[in-house]
Amino acid sequence: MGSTNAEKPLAVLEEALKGGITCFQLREKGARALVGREKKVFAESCQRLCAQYGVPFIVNDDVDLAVEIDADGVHVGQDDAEARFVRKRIGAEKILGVSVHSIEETETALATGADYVGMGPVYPTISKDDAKPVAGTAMIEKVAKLYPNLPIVGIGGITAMNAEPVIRAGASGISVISAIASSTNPEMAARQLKEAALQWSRGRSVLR
Ligand code: 3NM
Repeated sequence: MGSTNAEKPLAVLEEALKGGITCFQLREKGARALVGREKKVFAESCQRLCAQYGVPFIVNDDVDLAVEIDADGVHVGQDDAEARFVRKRIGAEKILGVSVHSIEETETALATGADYVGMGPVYPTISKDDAKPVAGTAMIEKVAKLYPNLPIVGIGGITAMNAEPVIRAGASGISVISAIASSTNPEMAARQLKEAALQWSRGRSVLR
């Protein structure tokens, strides 16, 4: 999200919120990413919008920013700040999400206080330069069986059309960028994604 387009992401976010997204994660990365004060101002705008809709606002990786603006939580990958350190900084009440790709990483994430894990990329993605090889849903299924109470969020190339295997594998939710941000109608896209997730969960508890 570059600074020249700072208004558009907020409009997309508001549409996504209207469409019923249940969580928002600010992931400001890449060559044209906002930094410093501009990033903080943009983050606070996103945070205000999320608060209006009662939706948790989570910051990816930038623990300092999350603490500074009192975000609802932080999400870290395996290469980002260590989850143990992050939990200590944000305290017990905040949401901590960790990206995992194996049982071992899941165990570590749980031991360090993760509230949910992100798993991907399920399908090919163009939204993450350093994405790992496509993983499908096999590992989601394994982790869901081993840890039935741990919320798992699938990520990577997910759309309303291909969400079914992700939820059926045991994911509690789906996380997307393109399916909403590249849609000509982000509100409808969000609504369709949510309907798909709920449809395939068959009464299982999913993130609402
Ligand atoms: N993390 P899209 S894949 C941010 O595998 C991110 O951990 C991934 O975007 C992971 O919905 C990904 O456009 C990009 O594919 C998701």
